Amino acid sequence: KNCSSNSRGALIVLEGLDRSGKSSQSSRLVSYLESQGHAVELWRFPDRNTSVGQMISSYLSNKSQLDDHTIHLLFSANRWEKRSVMEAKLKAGVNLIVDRYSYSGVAFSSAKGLDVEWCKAPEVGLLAPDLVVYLDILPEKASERGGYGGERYEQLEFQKKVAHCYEVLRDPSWKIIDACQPMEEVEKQLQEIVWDQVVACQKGKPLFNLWR
Ligand code: NYM
Ligand code: MG
Repeated sequence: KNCSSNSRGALIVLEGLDRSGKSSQSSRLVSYLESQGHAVELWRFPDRNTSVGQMISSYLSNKSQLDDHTIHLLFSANRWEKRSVMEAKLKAGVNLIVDRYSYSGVAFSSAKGLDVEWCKAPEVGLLAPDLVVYLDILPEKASERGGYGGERYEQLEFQKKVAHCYEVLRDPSWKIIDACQPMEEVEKQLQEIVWDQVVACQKGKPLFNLWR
């Protein structure tokens, strides 16, 4: 049996509060992996380009109102509509760096008071990340970073609740990086953590589904 036949890309997810630095760090990480000769793509959820994504975007910018359960399921649907492409990319050897995933889905909705198990249910069967990196920052510190963009959820009191919900979700496999360090330091730590997973997946680490 040819061992390299199960070689694949790694599914790496970055999570954290708004203004924790996920977007900057994801693109820096992609540049780094590219420079090392790896096939890699930067993804983000919500993906605002699809029609579901446009509904989400309009909700986030307060142009529409939706029931909390409804918007939760739209966020989930937005991941489901990308699942098969995601799987194909990974199997073709492309590493995916994903800015937010199911954990954002559960943390933000349960912060509104929705039941955690109810929130997790529609995520079951999506691809499980090989690695979840949490960019850890106090809500107060995040809110000092040049202010929020004015979207729904970008308020200190709500972000405190989200931080708590992330703590409930967090499991021992998550890698936590102190996001208050200088950008270059966060970048370096991220590179080291991700490297091992990229190598493990190249060697054929199996791909699992959420939510185990
Ligand atoms: N968000 C993101 C959710 O509430 N549920 C989800 O499933 C996802 C992926 O959308 N405040 C929230 C978190 C953010 C907001 O994300 C927009 P971003 O990364 O700021 O574009
Ligand atoms: Mg944001």
